[in-house]
Amino acid sequence: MCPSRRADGTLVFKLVFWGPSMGGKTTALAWVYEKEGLASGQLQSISDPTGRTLFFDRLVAKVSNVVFQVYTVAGQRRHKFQRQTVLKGTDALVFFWDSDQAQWNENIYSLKELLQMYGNKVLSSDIKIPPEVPLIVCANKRDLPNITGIDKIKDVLKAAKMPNTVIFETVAITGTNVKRAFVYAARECVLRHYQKLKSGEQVPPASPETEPTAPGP
Ligand SMILES: Nc1nc2c(ncn2[C@@H]2O[C@H](COP(=O)(O)OP(=O)(O)OP(=O)(O)O)[C@@H](O)[C@H]2O)c(=O)[nH]1
Ligand SMILES: [Mg+2]
Repeated sequence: MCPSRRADGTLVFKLVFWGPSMGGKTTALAWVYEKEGLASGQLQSISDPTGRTLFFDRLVAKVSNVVFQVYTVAGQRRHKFQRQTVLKGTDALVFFWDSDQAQWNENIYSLKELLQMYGNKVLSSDIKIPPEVPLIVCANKRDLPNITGIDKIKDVLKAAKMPNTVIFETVAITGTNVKRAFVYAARECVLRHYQKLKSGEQVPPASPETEPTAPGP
């Protein structure tokens, strides 16, 4: 939407990994943290003993010297309020589609929810103008035996009026294509910001860097 600004003037973009529970968001972020050398600082995780995210994971990462706060949302349906909180002010989204065929309905539920909460940002009314917030898809778990075909995912994106969405086929447990997808989303995020500035679109001044506050009881 609009990056925040640190006291030293550095712009900080916010990138969010969205998608159903078990889709691989935390696994992918942990891969970026542990294996790709892009992280600056620790990986913060608020999760339950079984590894399900309760609120978010958060990591500060640098891509070509640009700083990103990267969050994952808690995918379980009951954590809607937490997702809404994390989504605020997002500059770019990576949707983790669980390719396991059995998870089809969960993917659809999650995409619909995102469009309800953020549809005005990730959809464009005019095909010639890119949406305010770029979104890419990671079709994750491509190593599993019974996976949804990429064409079926494309059909869903077309029906959702996002026909040009870029899809990466990922395996988060082995890191396959995770960095490529991440760097692509990060670049889209920065590119979109400068496009907005160049075209004179209303870009509110960058606000101070913030973190989501924990939901109340
Ligand atoms: N086979 C396979 N398993 C994966 C892959 N990515 C993640 N997993 C597994 O899927 C399970 C769920 O992964 P998480 O990363 O915790 O999923 P999540 O999207 O963060 O889930 P929530 O925190 O509930 O939203 C874990 O057991 C992972 O090891 C993958 O690409 N292939
Ligand atoms: Mg998680």
